[in-house]
Amino acid sequence: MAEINLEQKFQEKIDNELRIEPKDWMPEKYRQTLIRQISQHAHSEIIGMLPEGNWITRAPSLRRKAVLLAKVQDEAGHGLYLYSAAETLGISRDKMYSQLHSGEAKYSSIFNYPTITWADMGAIGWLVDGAAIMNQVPLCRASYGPYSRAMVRVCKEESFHQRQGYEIMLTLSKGSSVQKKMAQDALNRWWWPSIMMFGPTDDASPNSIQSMKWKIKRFSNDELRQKFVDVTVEQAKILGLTIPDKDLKWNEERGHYDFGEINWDEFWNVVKGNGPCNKERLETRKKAWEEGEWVREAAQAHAEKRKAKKEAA
Ligand code: BYC
Repeated sequence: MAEINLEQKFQEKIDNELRIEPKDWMPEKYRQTLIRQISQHAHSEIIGMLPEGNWITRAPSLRRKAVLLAKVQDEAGHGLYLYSAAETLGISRDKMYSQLHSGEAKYSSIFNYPTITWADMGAIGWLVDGAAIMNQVPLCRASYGPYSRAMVRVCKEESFHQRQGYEIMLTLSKGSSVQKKMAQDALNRWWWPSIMMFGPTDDASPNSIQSMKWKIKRFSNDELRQKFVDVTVEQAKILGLTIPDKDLKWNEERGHYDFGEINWDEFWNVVKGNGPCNKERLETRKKAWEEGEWVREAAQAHAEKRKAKKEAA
């Protein structure tokens, strides 16, 4: 069948809300866009374990430690679902790892900021996971089957993560004046990076139009950012904390909050590898990869031995 016909049929399928599966014909650019987005998402989950992992040994109680540990383990699981989904598009896991380790592949800007106090665990859960949910719930309806199915599981766990963070913020903000100050300080430092997570504004987002046509993305970066701001401002009121934006104001006509100018120079600087923790994050990840070599080798040897045993039986 001529390529043009195949492409038409492919788009019709998408327009009719049918899922594309690994063995279906797909345009090469669709495949590449998915590999890019899914692998970056997987890398974000794995790198995203580092800022929180930093606090597991210092969690203020056994309960907090158990919950944080579970959350960080969930993130490893999310990375694995997503790497598996990307593999169905014909890229190997080793290739994805090498793209991450060489700095060729991106991961979310948000994980290049430091976690200075325990309140940062609250702010990350509340804001970062809150932003992740806003962005990821629509991905449960992404046109590529393995991705959309992986996202259903990811989102169920993300909602627990968001509540975990909000509960920490609630406890701190209703606590002593020092605790309240810590919560406000964490909000001050995480607010702007969190709203940057949604990516560049629509007019500066080169991939959005095509990704929306292919129903990989269902909402634009700015639409999701606005939804996040509208929901989160109300949550901050319950906490009694102040969003660090003097231009934040309810706009009756639009039915949304207006908010201040985002520092896009800061965003691009972080994306390009020059944020406060980019180098540290990548080095930690590479070290873990190198030190884990014997584990991978042992697992491989074990699998081969079992296979040989089965074949001999
Ligand atoms: N950081 O054309 P655009 C999580 C890049 S949550 C770094 O709008 P697209 C977690 C973008 O890749 C975080 N780079 O791109 C939460 C593109 O560059 P390339 C991960 C960014 O793909 C809690 C360029 O800027 N979530 O994992 O249409 C705990 C132009 O952008 C960022 C996901 O990955 C950024 N923030 O839209 C643990 C969700 N934003 O690739 C873990 C899935 C943009 O052309 N991904 N860039 O060189 C998406 O929904 C979309 O990929 C994005 C960007 C909305 C992020």
